[in-house]
Amino acid sequence: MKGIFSALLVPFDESGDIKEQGLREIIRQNIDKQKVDGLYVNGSSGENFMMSTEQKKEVFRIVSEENKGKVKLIAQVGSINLNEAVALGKYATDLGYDSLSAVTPFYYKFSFDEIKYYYETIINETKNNMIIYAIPALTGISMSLDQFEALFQNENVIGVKFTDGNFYLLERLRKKYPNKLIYSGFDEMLIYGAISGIDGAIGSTFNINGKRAKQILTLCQEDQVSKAYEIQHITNDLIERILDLGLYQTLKEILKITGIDAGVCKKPFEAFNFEKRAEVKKLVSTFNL
Ligand code: NAY
Repeated sequence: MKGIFSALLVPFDESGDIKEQGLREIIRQNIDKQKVDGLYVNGSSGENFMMSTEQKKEVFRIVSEENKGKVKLIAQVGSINLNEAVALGKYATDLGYDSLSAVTPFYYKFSFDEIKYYYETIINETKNNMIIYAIPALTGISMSLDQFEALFQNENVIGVKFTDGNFYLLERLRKKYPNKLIYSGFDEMLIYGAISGIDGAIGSTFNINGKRAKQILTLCQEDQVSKAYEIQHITNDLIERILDLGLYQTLKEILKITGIDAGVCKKPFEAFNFEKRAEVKKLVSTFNL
């Protein structure tokens, strides 16, 4: 369960339906071209929180079919509808997903006891492992070291997807829990996680730049930090432009330029600004994507 996991992009048509063939192409692109170690399915990058339950199940099923056991699969099932989270967790578990993951429940100001109950319920009902998905910038939930410790007491909580820039907290977690899996979640900060001893990383840009992410992680593991930094600089030149042009729209546009039917983002996400297509084409050639 270690290494580089793409937070899988999902292609939609103009009506918001999943483009099945395009999804299969994106899966193949990740496995065959980016050579990722695994796929993180139905995360933020998959526009999960904008999909119906049936669409989420469809994505889980297509990924499992297309993967054919090649790389590890993590199913993000988190939802503030706990019944939905449990149902998705059971569905993904039956499909053979290696672990579940769930975003901390958001929108309402849930207490920590409520958050703990949420994780315990998904674990107890599915009997699968769980990777906590912490993303305070989007959920507003910043858990303390003590709160992570309380969740980590459950042996089915095998790790955390740490999409946060709090590297002090990351270091404390790493030291105290050498056997839990820690994945960094911000691709532009991968190197800081990598020198702190993360086990892997989960990211949206790995769909198109997974090979460089792998190099950064591996070089840090081999104590070659200055070489890793060179690759992080190149990576961040790319990510900076992608963020300016619109994250998921631009990632899909890059895939389209490389011949993959990556569709569009689900509304109300804006459409890609077509006037910027020439610039994206240049990114594809400059960064050899
Ligand atoms: C997810 O669930 O898809 C993720 O959180 C993956 C991590 C990404 N976070 C978001 C919110 O998209 O890869 C990052 C992120 O896109 C990247 O670092 C650019 O900021």
